[in-house]
Amino acid sequence: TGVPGTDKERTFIAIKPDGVQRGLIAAIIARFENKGFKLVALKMLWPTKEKAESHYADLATKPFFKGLVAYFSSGPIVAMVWEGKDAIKTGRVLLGATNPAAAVPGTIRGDLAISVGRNICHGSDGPESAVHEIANWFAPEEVSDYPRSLDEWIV
Ligand code: FUP
Repeated sequence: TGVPGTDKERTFIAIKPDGVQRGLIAAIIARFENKGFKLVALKMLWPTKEKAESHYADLATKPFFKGLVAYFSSGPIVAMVWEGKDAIKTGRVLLGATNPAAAVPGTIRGDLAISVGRNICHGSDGPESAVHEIANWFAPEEVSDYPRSLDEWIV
């Protein structure tokens, strides 16, 4: 369970502070739920600067890092783990391009956001970052491995 490349691949998805403030929690969750992915962890939390920095550790040298960390820790987020076949890659398809200006309509950012600095959501970009990010935000016991009777109708 949770192993990348299997039907139970897991990805970390977050609704950023602007998504929460704008009242988009239900809309974003619905996209993942309707697609067929399984929600295996969910919580609202207000990220500390330190946790935001460890989440974005691979971007520490970027000029926008400081602003990005300030934005991510500016209010509560909704942190989630979604599970399913190709959850990492397909999850990013649902989110749309990082820059909402390039995100096509039909995607979350393409439909609901304008600026790269306020792009309302986050999704792991690969198997290593998924593992790192899930561990950064969730204790193992906060992630539920449960059967869903409709799994055979989706995969
Ligand atoms: P993503 O994997 O889609 O989150 O994209 P990146 O890791 O490249 O960027 C992480 C976050 O940095 C983005 F969600 C938005 C922010 N960012 C900027 O604010 N400015 C930029 O020029 C690029 C990214």
